[in-house]
Amino acid sequence: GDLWEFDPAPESAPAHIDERYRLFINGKYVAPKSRKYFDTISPRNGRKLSEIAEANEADVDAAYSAAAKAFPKWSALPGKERGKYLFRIARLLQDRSREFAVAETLDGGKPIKESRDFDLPMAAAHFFYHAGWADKLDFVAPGRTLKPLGVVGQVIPWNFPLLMLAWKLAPALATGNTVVIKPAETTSVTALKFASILQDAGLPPGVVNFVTGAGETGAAVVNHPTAAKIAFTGSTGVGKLIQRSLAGTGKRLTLELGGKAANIVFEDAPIDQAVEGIINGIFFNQGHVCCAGSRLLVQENIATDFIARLKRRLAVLRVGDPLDKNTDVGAINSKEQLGKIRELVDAGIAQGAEIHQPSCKLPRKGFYFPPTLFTGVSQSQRIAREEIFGPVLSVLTFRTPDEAVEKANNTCYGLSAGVWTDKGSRILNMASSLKAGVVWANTYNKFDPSSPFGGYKESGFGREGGKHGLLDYAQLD
Ligand code: TXE
Repeated sequence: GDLWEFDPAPESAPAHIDERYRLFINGKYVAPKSRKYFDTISPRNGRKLSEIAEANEADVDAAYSAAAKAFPKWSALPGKERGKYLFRIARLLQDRSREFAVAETLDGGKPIKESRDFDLPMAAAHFFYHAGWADKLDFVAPGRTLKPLGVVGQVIPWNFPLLMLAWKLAPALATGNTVVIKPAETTSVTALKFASILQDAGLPPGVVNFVTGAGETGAAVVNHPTAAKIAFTGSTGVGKLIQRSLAGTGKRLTLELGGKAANIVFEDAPIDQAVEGIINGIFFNQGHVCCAGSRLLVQENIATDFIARLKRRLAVLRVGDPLDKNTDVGAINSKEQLGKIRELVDAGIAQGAEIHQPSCKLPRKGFYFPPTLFTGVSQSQRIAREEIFGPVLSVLTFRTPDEAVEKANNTCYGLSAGVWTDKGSRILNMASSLKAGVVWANTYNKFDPSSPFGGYKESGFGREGGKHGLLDYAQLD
């Protein structure tokens, strides 16, 4: 009774999705030596969107050979020349941003207003920002020479496919490295479309190579002997596996893994702003965000009122077709991810937390999950400890600032946190006590290419963005 059907009509979308995408090696689209392709499904309606090449070890090897061959010339180019390519890439991405936004939404399920207003502009901004660094690397390390590392292997996740690609490629190229990159298996379309931008920008063949496939392809990228550095963003489990497999190889490694961020609301917080920030912190991109504010810590004396406000806000979130410009919460990226979210939500109920979901109509086809709020959550429950990576908020309470810090830090992760309060001194105290790479104050999910992003503890190491991000792609001479 609660279900409705919408017209999926993918053909009406101006996304120019090809029927099949091949690998991109040495400046050309090439058929995989494996001869295999796999289906990529649109989570919006559960239907096949396209076919993606599955790279095997021989394909990955060909990509590394091309990157190694391209390295001497590319790394020897004056920084100013490398910067020109990055500027060109950024502008071409802007020119095609509408097409890319629709493709990102069809392939990954995120609301079109997010792909259009966040992913695409931010991806272009990362190329512009790093284009500016390319001829100013002497400012990164005054008095020292900054040398590229060589061929870099990169493996990226499915939550921000194009933006993660930009975070990885832009600093690697600005500093003179060449790259073999593997997009996530559920979201490879925009990466392979992006390869055509590299062609249009005239980027020399082999400087960037795309190999697609699942974990096995990722492992081949990570373990290839040519790689001087591996940059990985994804699950903590796979991150640890990679760290173990690279032990003793001398390869550099940066890891950006999971999180279980606390968003902390004090009694003196600007309440309306805080409600919006908490909602945005957890429901942005369906909660498929490594820095999602998935634990709300609210001061006990305002908890009842604050939770009531959150519930009212939850009730007016628009959940559904991600191509609809009004949609706030789109589709869950894959059937597997939907299963993981359901499992953890069931565990929350079984372990005694109280669930609240607004009555909302979900599309019958595709992968959807309603915005979910858990109250009465205790720290030992799975929904307070594990990364759900979905639109699920766990609410806990605290009495004193010390208790807030203790609870916020009571996690194996340490990627980000949020603090909502009127007191400047409290913001500074909290920021220094919270073990998190990013602490936002009276805002959440704010990003800028100039700000380094990265974790403490099991959220990983290394930084992306800013001067610190550049340093992770270079060696000091
Ligand atoms: O991630 P995987 P999954 C978390 C989130 C989510 C969970 C599972 O909690 O529910 O991870 O997601 C490649 N060697 N995050 O299973 O498997 C894989 O092909 C090398 C948080 O999709 O880590 C993909 O390109 N590579 C995270 C990438 O790793 C391997 C974002 C990520 O996939 C590999 C994503 C291997 N052995 C998930 N196995 C964040 N920090 O934002 C897989 N891959």
